[in-house]
Amino acid sequence: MSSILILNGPNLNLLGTRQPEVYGKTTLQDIENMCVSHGESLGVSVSCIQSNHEGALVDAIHAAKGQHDGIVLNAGAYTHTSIALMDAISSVALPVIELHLSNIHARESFRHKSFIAPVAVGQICGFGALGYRLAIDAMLNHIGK
Ligand code: CA2
Repeated sequence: MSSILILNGPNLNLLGTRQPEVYGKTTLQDIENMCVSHGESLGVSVSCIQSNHEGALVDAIHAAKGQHDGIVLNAGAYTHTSIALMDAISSVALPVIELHLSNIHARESFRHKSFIAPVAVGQICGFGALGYRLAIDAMLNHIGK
């Protein structure tokens, strides 16, 4: 059975509690439950991790090697700053789909830069919580399972 890791970065544990006009009313727990049940319906195992710490996200990417077939990564604000996450993705050679709830290209200019995009298979942004489901479908299509 294929296995996908859903990896969420800083402040995404606050989803559904603040700034619903930007990030929606869905909680991270709702999103994770939806990802697991979408995976079950497709016969794929889905695991979820969230951390507010850059090093813990690097560790999770390293640990995914040999455990998962691909990673759906919402790196939050680290998207725009983290060479460490970019290097971690390059080092594990696992397919990564970059995911954002909001359309980062329609927001402040500092959100237009992504250190994840050059090492990702592709990017999904602007579709809110639905994006996670789209990313699982895209990952399964990408890995051919
Ligand atoms: O749109 C996305 O998914 C982002 O990755 C979210 C990040 C932001 O820094 C990126 O530019 C785009 C911020 C996540 C903060 O999440 C919150 C959720 C609820 C309340 C406050 C923050």
